[in-house]
Amino acid sequence: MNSLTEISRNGAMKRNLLRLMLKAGVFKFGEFQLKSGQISPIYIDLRECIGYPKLLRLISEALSVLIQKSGVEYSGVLGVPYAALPYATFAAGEFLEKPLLIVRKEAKAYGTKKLIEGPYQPDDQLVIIEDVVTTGASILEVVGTLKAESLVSNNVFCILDREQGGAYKLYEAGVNLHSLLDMKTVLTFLYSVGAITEEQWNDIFVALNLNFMAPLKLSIDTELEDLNSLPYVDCSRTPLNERESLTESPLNKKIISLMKNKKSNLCLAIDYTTTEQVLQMVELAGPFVLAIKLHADAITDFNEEFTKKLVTMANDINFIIFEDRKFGDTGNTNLLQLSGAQKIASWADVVTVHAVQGNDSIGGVFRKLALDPAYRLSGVLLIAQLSTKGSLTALPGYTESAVEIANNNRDVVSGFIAQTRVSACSDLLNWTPGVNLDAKTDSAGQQWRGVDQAIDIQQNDIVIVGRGVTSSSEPVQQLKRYRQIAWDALTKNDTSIH
Ligand code: 5IU
Repeated sequence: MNSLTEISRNGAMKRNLLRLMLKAGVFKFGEFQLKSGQISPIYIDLRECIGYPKLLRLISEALSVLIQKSGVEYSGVLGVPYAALPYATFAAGEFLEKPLLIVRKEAKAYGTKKLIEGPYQPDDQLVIIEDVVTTGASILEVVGTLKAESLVSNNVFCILDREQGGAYKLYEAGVNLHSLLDMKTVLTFLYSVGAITEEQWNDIFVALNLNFMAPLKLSIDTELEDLNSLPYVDCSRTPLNERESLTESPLNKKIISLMKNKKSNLCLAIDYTTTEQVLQMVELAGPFVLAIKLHADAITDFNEEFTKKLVTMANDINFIIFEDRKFGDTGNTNLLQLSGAQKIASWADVVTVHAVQGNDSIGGVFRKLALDPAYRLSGVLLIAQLSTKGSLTALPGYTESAVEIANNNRDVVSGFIAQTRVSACSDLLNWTPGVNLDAKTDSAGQQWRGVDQAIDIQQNDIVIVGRGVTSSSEPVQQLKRYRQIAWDALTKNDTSIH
């Protein structure tokens, strides 16, 4: 498979990495003199990555996935000093659970005088982790040192192959190079997001002496198609009890306590258009769900009596009232809308808010109302990723910026609406729509996946299910089924629950 086919196949993970790298300042643009004497318009400085914990973790995980997928047999992971050591350490200890070995640049002048640190026996097979491979010369040096100790290492896994002949040199020496990224992947990404122009593309190919190819733009649609296969930002879910005590948001304390009491991480999306239909479904669903999600402006006979009944039921049966209004205006307009005709802030516990309006608007008005006991509203969920095809939330940096806003406003932001876990902070909750156990799509662009994908793989916490329940002829049976499957998936390794 060539690297570009791979971009579109396995692309979401790589693009996620590349986006974070772009944000971390890995790609520097200007005039840089290369070893060859040529001037390059780009300098790729992977060392910037270790300053960003999420990026460091993601790269280590991606390397681990690459190692696992390769099918190579090995008994230990060898990191090449210094730049690759953080990744090798993380990959070996956290994801692969294999011993870590380090090869010294010079033997110690005292003590053991060993060149290789870590446990090994003659004939052991090792995988080598390196950050960047340029000509392959330094890897061959390492392989030679290992050979002298009778260690076998025919496979090198690197973050970036600079495509300067390294892969071929290694191949000649019987060593396979597996790279997470190569120059064509990096440049295609940079060109697609507008970080480099066509002229820069051409200059870079000439300066680096790369095999020329025409600039290729990836479409955002391709990216969204791959959103569901985005891997894990954070693999280990913190036990619920710990999350409950960690969170600064009073709403999250209530949500987590409710989750534990009701053994439910299920939110029912009731998209009915009359108050009577909605209340009937709420009565059926109340005992099984953590939250009821509404679109109040889709209810044709919406009135105050309806919200009074809803609040009484929420207090009696214990569930969260979630109004999915997706506020996205100036702070002042948000305030007017929250307390306007529908008096949303007085009956909803939580509302959705678009991150697009920025930090101050979200931290200002929403905090003011959420912390005021005169209103029922006590938190917001930021839209970090929309599930619709072509959504602009997939643009570089959007989701990361939403996460930043949440980090700055932890007392009022309860978490996110997203497809995959977007923050490693365990006090923030990830709610995810687009879950259905029996269907994959509707006729209007919705993309559904199962609970195992949403909770196990994409590491969400709360599943939002709509028509999987509301269009069923046996909604109670479906509620029980979804609740059980989602709760089992969330808590299967949670020692604070079992
Ligand atoms: N919803 C989505 N996708 C999104 C967001 C919200 O489906 O990205 I943000 C809403 C729409 C509907 C519910 O109210 O979640 C899902 O219901 P269904 O399971 O019936 O598609």
